[in-house]
Amino acid sequence: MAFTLTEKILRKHIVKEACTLTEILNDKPIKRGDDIAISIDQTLTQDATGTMAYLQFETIGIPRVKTEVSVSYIDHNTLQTDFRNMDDHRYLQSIAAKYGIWFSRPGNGICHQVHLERFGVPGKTLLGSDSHTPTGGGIGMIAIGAGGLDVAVAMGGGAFHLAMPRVIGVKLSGKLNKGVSAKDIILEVLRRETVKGGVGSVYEYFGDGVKNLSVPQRATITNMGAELGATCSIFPSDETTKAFLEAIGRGESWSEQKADDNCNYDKVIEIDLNKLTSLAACPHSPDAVKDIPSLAGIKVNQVVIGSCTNSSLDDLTSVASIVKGKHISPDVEAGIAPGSRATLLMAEKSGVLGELIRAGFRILESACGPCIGMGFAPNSEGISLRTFNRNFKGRSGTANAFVYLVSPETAAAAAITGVITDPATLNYEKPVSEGISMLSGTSISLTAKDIKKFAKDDGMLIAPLPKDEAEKIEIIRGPNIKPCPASPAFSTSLKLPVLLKTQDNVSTDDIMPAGAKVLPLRSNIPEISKFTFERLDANFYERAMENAKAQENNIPSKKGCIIIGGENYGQGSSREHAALAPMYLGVRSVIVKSFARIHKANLINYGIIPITFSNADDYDKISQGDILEITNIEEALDTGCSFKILCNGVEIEGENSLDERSCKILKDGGLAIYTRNGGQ
Ligand code: MIC
Ligand code: SF4
Repeated sequence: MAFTLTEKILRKHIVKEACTLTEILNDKPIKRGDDIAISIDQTLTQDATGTMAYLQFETIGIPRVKTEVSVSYIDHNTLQTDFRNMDDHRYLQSIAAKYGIWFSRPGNGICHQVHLERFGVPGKTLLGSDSHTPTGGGIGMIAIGAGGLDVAVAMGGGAFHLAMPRVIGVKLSGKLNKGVSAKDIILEVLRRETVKGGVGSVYEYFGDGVKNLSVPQRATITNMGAELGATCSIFPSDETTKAFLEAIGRGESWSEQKADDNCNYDKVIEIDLNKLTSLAACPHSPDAVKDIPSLAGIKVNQVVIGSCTNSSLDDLTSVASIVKGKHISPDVEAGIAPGSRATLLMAEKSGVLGELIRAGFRILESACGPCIGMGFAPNSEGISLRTFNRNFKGRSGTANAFVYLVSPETAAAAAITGVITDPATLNYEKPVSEGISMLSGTSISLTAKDIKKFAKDDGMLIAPLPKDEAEKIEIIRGPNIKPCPASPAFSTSLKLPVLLKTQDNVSTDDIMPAGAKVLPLRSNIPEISKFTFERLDANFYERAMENAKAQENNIPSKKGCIIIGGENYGQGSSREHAALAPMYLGVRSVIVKSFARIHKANLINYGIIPITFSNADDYDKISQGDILEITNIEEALDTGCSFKILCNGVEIEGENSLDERSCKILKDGGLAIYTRNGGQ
């Protein structure tokens, strides 16, 4: 039987006890959509989702993580305007010391980039409490983003459950032209597939064009595959991967990982790299993709290079080669955030950093920063070109800004010309890319020996403590750390008002915004819940409170309400706060046309019933303020039958797309209780 690389890695990790599919035992392909359970080799958390994940991990009561490698990164909440963020950092550091977890200190870089450079191993599984965890697919890992509670369970040795994905083959041929980069490849995939096209799928890259892409370029593509709604994306691990790992001093981690010849993809997309041109995702969606020539001449106010998508040495080098000897336009503010401290050190050593400083870039910290609205917000109605992965309205911190997602080359071209410009039209020397290593194209020659030296600089990483020392560690809990509220008890039926009706493609940024004001509250659900749905409806919190009062009950989660949504509800970030805060405000069910994968899992994990309309037209029959009755919840969860929903005397059918385990989790009142009860 010939298998795709995705199937090969998944099959090696199937946990047979938790998954009794006969297809696995009989060496047959697993049916797409079937529930599978896989073992997790590595986990990663970041600080904005990590506090909740570790508060949950503590309640599971396991003395030490059971994974091969678990890493806790500090990269999101690094704008420390008061005690709160550093309180969280200290909590996370003490948790790492106590439970056998690596700790990446603030300043060491963005979790995905550091993980790729320092810990990623081809053929392994990685689960991360961040939606861009699939970056690891750039070196041939099955790397999946999930909610913090799922990651906590995996750290405790539990399996990760997912629907067996469809495997979409992306066949690359040829070589990128000058001015065109890996970012344009993923933008092209987004243009064709859209932000909801990848739900339930893995994108597996293959073909002759693969060898012409360096590992950081591959990682840009797998990173932004998250915007397709995909489970993850993956490249083979080949000679290029080997050279990358050797260059950073981890050659021993390499193994070849490839699909079997003649394997079958569920669908194949072909991209001829020779024909690709520069692209941009226009405001306000990563799939609103247009050709750069069609946008050329638009005046630009701001340019930012960085984020986990485009902040490697390759990216910084491409920018330096365009701005070398020139200066940023007086009308443009430009910033650059190297993805990791190692990248920053190499940029310094190679001379790339000097070129950027001389050109007028503001050098930002190696962290998420502007990508998550932590500083560097654009001017009002400003046009900002960013090499990031998301441009949802308001995410930059400026509600009426216009954010375009572009490649580092396109960003650099705009930085010096002041307008959107096709980099291919500029006179610059394209960095020489042999497609083998992160050194490619450095303007000042850098030897592999230097790179090994830098990559081995683990000064900002703290290794796990031996068991006997770890046991003595006291957890530091500052006043910003509040316990995670409990999920509501299971109800056999619900009769509740619709407190909000939303449109298509609501993101978790819409449900629970991030940014400098809200992010410090990630460890405090009662406080952060005040911002729930703020971007869609400034009065939602007040209405939820009034609703609770009107129901003669001032404990919000005792009674509750229902949310109605359109297609792809909950796209974007993995933040479980987008489930936790609504839960805290009494949301008991969300009924939509379709869900994004991670958010649906988060709703289940916190005991909120996710239902999809059997007939999407029924969406129009419900208005905000209607009282809905879901009459047969217990029967639906026990038998798998559809949900019966009554609205204004009309019966509406709700599709029951929940697997057996999810039904059990909902009946137990959430994943934490289910796990404590011994559920797998
Ligand atoms: C994001 O890019 O939206 C984030 C911030 O990294 C999130 C995680 C979070 O909300 O903390 C993600 O992508 O999962
Ligand atoms: Fe950080 Fe932005 Fe990447 Fe999220 S997408 S991990 S906020 S850099």
